[in-house]
Amino acid sequence: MTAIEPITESDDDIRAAVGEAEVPPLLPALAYLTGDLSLLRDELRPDPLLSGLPQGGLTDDQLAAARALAVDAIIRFRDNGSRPAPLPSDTDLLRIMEYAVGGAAMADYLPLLEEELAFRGEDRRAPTFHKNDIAPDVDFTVVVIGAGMSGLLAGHRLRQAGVPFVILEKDTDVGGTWYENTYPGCRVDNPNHNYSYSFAQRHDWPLHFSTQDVLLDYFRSCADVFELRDHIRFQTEVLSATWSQQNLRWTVRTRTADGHEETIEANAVISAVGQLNRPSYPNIPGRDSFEGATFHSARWDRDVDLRGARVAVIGTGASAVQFIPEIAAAVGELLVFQRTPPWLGPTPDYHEEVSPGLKWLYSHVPSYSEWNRFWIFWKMGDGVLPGVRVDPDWEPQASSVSAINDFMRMMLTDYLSTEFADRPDLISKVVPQYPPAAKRLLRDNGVWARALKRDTTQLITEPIREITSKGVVTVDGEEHRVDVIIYGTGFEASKFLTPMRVTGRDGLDLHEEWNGDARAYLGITIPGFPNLFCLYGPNTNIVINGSIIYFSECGVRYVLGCIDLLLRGEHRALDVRKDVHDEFNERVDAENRMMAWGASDVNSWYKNDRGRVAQNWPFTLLEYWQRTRAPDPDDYELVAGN
Ligand code: N01
Repeated sequence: MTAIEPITESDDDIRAAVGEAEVPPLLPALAYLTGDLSLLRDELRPDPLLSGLPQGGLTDDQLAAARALAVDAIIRFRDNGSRPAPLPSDTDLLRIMEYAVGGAAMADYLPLLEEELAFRGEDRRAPTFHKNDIAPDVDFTVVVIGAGMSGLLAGHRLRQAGVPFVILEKDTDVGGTWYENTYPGCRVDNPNHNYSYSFAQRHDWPLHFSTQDVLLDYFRSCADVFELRDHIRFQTEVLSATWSQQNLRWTVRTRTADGHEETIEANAVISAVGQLNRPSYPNIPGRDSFEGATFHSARWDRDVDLRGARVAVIGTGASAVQFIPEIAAAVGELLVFQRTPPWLGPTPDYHEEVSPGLKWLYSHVPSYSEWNRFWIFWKMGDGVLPGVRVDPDWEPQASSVSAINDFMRMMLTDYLSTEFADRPDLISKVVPQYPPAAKRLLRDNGVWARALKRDTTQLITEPIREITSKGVVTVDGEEHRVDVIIYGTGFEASKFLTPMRVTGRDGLDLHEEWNGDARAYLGITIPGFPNLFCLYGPNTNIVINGSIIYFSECGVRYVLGCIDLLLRGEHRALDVRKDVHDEFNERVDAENRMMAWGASDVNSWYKNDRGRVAQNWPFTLLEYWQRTRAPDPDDYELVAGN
């Protein structure tokens, strides 16, 4: 979305900007841009084991040498009229990629990365068909449920493909989770160069990890730029969707904010309702008896004045770890009730603005922003996957699942020990005893320890027995009196597609079928529910912090592929084969058991009430991309239309 400008700055300006660069992706970007592969010096290549450290673990000497090379290359590029070299051959591109990731073999990734990086602005995931060209006379419409990140994406692709659609959104604006979560400190924990649509990149993100308002603006502007607003019905909640095998259509029942109910017919329904939007309130006895103010983090109540108040926070997950540091100084006393401590990944730039020099590089060195995206994609995605997989030969341990995972545990333990060095009484409470990545790894830049170490904060690990009219009682019988209780207790993540009622073929009820254990083929299609497509559906969540936008882009392409299939031939409905669906899920379950989050018995929202990991994708990002590039008609029962 932001254009690259020609370089007119002086050598000194360039030198100053490069001094602020994220160095590991810089030499690959310049090799790509200038065609000069001699920039890829072996001695300056990042070590894959250290890629999670600042500057990929490069030493000061390596950084200085890499910067000097980069400055010369940028000056030459400027003097040459800021004209990029011709695109590299596949062999050269592969070489640059393998260098960028510290030497891993990347041949399988080449086509994915060319697409994911959208170098030079092209959009390789756009639909390859237009309805007017392949089925101008076929009446085919789509209902998309939700105008969050995935729903906007689905709308954009349907619009590009000329397929008529409507997006139904219960809120008053777009943005989904970024619209609903407004708690103090709410921000993305995946760097924005990665957490953004591949085809709508910004080079000018103000922060490395954007706050909620910045992300909401991004999604709002995407809705405008993609010209989607006229397709969205706001304040319209979907109550039910019912399939007719006779008409091969869904009937979607909606209710508007003023209570008006209506039905809409469509050939296909795309659910883009997300996983993390129905607050989960803990089942603690007496919860309703509390007489003070109380609210959930996802329904932050700004009318409650926290200044000077005695405030209890229940939960220490991703949301609480973001808002507790924001409120700790203002409240009178803060009582943090922690059941399981989180692992924290040190992230010094977590709250930092992108420096002017770095911003300048992103907007003047073509492809640097994309190579940075690639660097993040790799080091926070498939690059770390081996570190969270169970090594069957690893001496069974509750606290780690392999030697690399144990190395991660030691590094993260060191971080916590340093942060709490002056409060040894807290160390045993804050250091987790479960393997890194068995729960979501959170980011920290020191604010967590500072909040917990305040004189006015108590970290309470005694389990909660009940809630009374005056406060929280722990199992030791102590009543902790408070004015306010804030629930940072997460979401009903495994109740996919609730509270909608979804009725498929032969009157099948989706929630009865799932019976609390949601499954889908590739997270997208469900046997007995033809032409129903889920985005961010079962087993498409990621634990190590890749970008969920990637999954949605893959999923939407697959759905558009299914629609293409239906429009081209005489078939108008597709229903995934049960054997294909079951076999896929068995593989997913087996692999999830081999991952830290499946092997460990620690609590997490990744597991449903039956203990099955219903949330997570256990394989590589590459595999999801490969499997969703296009639907295989053999996976489906296809039904001819009228
Ligand atoms: O929810 P959570 P969240 N008694 O389920 C505790 C995304 N997100 O809202 O760990 C006492 O992680 C529970 O304890 P335990 C992100 O994907 C992203 O924080 O189960 N405590 C835990 O501490 C994230 O993973 C961002 O033992 C109880 C907490 O409540 C997901 O949303 C920011 C309890 C719940 O933590 C959910 O995060 C925020 C009870 N009865 C959220 N019941 C980004 O940065 C629950 N708990 C992008």
